[in-house]
Amino acid sequence: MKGEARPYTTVKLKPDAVARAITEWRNTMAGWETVHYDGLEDGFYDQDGVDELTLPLKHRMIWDPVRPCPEMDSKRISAGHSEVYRGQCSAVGFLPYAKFRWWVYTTEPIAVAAGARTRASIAAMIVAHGIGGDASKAGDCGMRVGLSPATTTDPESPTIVWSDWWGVRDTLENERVWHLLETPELIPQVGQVRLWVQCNADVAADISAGHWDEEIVEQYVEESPPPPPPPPPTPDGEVHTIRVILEVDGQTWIEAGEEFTAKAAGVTLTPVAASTLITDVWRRVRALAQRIGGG
Ligand SMILES: [Ca+2]
Repeated sequence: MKGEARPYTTVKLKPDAVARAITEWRNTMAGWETVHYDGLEDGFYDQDGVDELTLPLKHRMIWDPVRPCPEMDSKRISAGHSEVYRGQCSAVGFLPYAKFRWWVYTTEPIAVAAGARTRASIAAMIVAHGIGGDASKAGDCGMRVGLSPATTTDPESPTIVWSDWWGVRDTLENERVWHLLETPELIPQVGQVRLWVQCNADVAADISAGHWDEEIVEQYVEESPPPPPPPPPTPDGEVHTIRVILEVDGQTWIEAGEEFTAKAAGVTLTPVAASTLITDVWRRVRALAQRIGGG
């Protein structure tokens, strides 16, 4: 026989595909986990007994004293209000014909894991229109959500990380549109944070109102990698093909295919079993090559 016999094997078992699947599965195990959720469904109260300062429980409002005090209230499906993002209730801070600035913060510390990436979000919706009695003119009203250590009580504190502003300005395009606002990430040094909502109205429009709902605090959780699952058993009846090509001087002499049915073979085709089969086929190829060489 001239030249060398060069058998190739192709085995339709892909352990690397299994490894990839395990890696992807591990990645899905790590991710953002909700550690605090308040849909503002638990009830409202009058802050300091003032019936025009109706706030969700466990929340408090402060306002810029240079501008008028806004009115705070609940929005309820049961009262025929449509300004609810999810569930039955949302909250609003508003004032007609006036500029204002208000901040609402959560009064009870939100428990988080110290040292973990943390972010907060709300759903926000603004109604702001009517300049000089012209309802087609947009107001100038914006909202944002913030996250701070639980010890922060000053709304101007640099320890608060704020989202971008969402606003109605120059155009009514954003008016009455619920929008999800999300803070940048904060890494709390201790296990307690505070959520903030801010609303500024910079034009004394006929109405300026900032609505919000669904306060969420999330943390990025990296779990220790779980033990890899056992390799999936080969289902009965699944066919695996081991293909051997014998090439001599670039010319294919033999192209033999062997099919192994797991059920028929009585084995689960683990990589080890496949290796045994390959060895067996190799042995036969060698014997064949020797016969050809000897002939
Ligand atoms: Ca709600």
